[in-house]
Amino acid sequence: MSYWDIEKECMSRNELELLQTRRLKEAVYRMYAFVQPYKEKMDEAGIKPDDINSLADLKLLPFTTKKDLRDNYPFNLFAVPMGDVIRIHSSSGTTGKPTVVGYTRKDIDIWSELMARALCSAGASKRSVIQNAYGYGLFTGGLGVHYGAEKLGASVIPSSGGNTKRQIMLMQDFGTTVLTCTPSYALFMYEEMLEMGVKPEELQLKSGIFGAEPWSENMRKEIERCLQIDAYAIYGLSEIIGPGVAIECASKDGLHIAEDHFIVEVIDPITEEILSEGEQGELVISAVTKEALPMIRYRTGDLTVLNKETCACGRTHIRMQKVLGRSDDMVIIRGVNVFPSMVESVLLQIPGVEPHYLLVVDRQGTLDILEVQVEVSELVFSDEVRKLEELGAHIRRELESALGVAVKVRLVEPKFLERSEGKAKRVIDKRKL
Ligand code: DLL
Repeated sequence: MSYWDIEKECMSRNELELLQTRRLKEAVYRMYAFVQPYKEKMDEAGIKPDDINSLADLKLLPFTTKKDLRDNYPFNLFAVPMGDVIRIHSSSGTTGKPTVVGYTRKDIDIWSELMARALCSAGASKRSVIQNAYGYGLFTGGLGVHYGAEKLGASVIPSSGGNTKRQIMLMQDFGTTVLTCTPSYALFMYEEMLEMGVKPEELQLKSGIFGAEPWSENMRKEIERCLQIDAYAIYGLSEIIGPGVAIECASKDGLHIAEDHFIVEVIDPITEEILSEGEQGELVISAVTKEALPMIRYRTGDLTVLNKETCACGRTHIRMQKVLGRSDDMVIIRGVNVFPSMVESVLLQIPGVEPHYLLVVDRQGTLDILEVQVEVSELVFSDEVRKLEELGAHIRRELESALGVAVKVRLVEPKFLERSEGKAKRVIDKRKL
């Protein structure tokens, strides 16, 4: 077992909570003094920094949401003068203004440290050759992983997303041992390998560190089988820092949240009531050591379950279950909540089905219609029509029993659905167009 910083990663819960309390208090003072919009929220709630004396007092503080970031676009939530900001990242912002995040030099140092810790927890070391195919640019994936990999002392190949044939050539020629990208892009690379006649077992690739989008356990198995690697999940979001908020260890039984920097809660997304350990709800994170953009009680929109038990790896930091979806990706079909990852999980257990799918939601009259488009393998596709129909009906039955809602299944030919080099698009909701 290797750790990047055993003292921090394995500190006793008692010690950790003392550290968190101190850091929370400091963050609240800084926010109250330097972030006018948050001060106003605190004033409205009748809370002063002196009221926050323990972790239990966290619940007194107002939440922060994506809307707060948008309303204060671009820099109004920054707690430092622009002269101290050395990096700015931003979300793609498909609807409305993008969210903008800033970092001081110390923030970048902490982020790099946390990313080095994350890579190490997923088995990477200074001997690794890390091909970083997360997009470089405003997205936090590319540069976030890059700085961490350098800090770790690994050899980084900053390949960024795209140009898939070249990615594979680099993997072959530079002896890549660790691949970092979205899980959907990893599968796309595999398809390209097959087309180029490259056999994954002839590569040096040992592991992959995948995140930035939801992926099911069955998708993990599929990627591990196809690429013949160990696949680890990494979680993060730009508003909190970027990748490196949480990472799996060798046990692959939940992602350890870097609790020395992030204080987490899980709430009921509707009532905002704080839930107990083990209950599923929305993850809320306070980023208490960030200088440029400290965050108190940020509502991530991501649904998960927390687990405080000490892990077999010895790390004491709380584990979050792999995020199976965020409230925005959830589609409500006739009152039933459906996450793309639930569909994925069912599909990948059916032989002949490829790990490429799309949910298309439409409305006919007053009725919601969910169509699941599924790619089938070449072999299946060239089979008799009757067999295809049987497969379609089988998929429909499996989906309907897992989701509890009627589904239309459309089998499509291999490579029919658009491939992604970053975050995959899994849902088209025509009701919203
Ligand atoms: O996706 C940061 C990142 C980069 C994480 C590279 C991991 C690897 P954003 O673009 O701000 O930041 O998107 C954040 O992506 O709220 C989740 O909904 C989703 N997400 C991130 N990691 C995972 C994961 C980056 N492992 C949003 N599983 C988050 C499921 C994930 N969803």
